[in-house]
Amino acid sequence: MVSMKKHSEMTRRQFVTASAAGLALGGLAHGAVAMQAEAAPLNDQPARGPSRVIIDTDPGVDDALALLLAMRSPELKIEGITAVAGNVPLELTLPNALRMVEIAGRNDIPVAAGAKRPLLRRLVTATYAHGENGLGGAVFPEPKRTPVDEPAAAFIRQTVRKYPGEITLLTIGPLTNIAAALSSDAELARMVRRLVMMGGSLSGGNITPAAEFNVYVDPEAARIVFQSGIPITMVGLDVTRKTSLTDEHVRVLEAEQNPVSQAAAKIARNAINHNRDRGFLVGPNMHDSLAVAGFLDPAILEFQDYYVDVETTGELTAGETLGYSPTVGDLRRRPGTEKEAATNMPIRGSAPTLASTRTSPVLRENFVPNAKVAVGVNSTRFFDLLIGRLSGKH
Ligand SMILES: [Ca+2]
Repeated sequence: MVSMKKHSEMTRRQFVTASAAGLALGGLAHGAVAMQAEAAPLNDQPARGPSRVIIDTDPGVDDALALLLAMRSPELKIEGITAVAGNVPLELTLPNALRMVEIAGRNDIPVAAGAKRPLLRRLVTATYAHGENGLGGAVFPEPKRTPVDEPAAAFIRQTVRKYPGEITLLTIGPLTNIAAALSSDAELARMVRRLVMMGGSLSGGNITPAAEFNVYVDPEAARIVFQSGIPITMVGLDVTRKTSLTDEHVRVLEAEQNPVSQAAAKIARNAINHNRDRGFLVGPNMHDSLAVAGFLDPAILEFQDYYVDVETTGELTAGETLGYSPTVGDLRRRPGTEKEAATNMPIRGSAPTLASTRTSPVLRENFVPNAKVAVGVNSTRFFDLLIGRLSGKH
């Protein structure tokens, strides 16, 4: 792993490359980061006042609306926004993040440039869904603001260390920046209050039948995050695909004459048209803003505890998120026997091949949840919050 001192002398490129190499050599499941689950957590302290958050993002149509929602929400103290490559390359996600900060008039929020590519893979983008500029073709002026000097991973590390036990990471893109930060500092995971992600799915993917886009782009990074010991809230396709933006929502935004509502309307209008042109009957889904909204108002989502891990070696399935639980599906037990079921449930990997001398890997001896996975959504309540805040009506 890369030491902190060494890190400060490295460029972002060198750092990400070194982290990825270290992870590959160390074995993802058994690296220093995975061990942090055993350390005393600082993340069970009661919250006081607005929640300190860092938003990691790849804008992205629904990222843009999620950022505007977050910046209009007094419940959040946004310590920084970090951009990552994903929906479109970093050369676009970074200026798009800066544009949203300017539109919201929130020049107090620092923006940091993050990873240009996933830890170990070539970047796959989603211009098919977000247009060539990442904002569904909605055009805004070049931003005047510039990012801070620190690369995103260093910014995340410094900020979490500045407020140990207080920072919630709101991640609405591939998890490359977060994994790089965790890999640079073995103590960091236990200082993070919680990580709320838009990502993953327990009910099939969107970019492949198995994988949701954010996890697909950087499955190794996602695996580091899920195994980090940070309490995770996973808001995945299981709920986000139940949220469809409508013409009526956009009309409400168009009617309000303030910069955030007008910008949101422009992005949303383009996204709806783009979706319709491609023949879709519903949508677009508001993936990222649902994760932010669910953090603002937990009553929007319904959760179930799972142990979530990420497929990283599948030829067809890399980026699939697997949710283990002794209390769902055929594994459900009579009331009163759940505890025994959890104790007797090893978390298994795939069966060994004939050529292998290994036995079937047991990732954990018994069931311990690492994530609260959103399994139900009150879509009306969500859109009331989203459109209400973006329009400035409430
Ligand atoms: Ca995103």
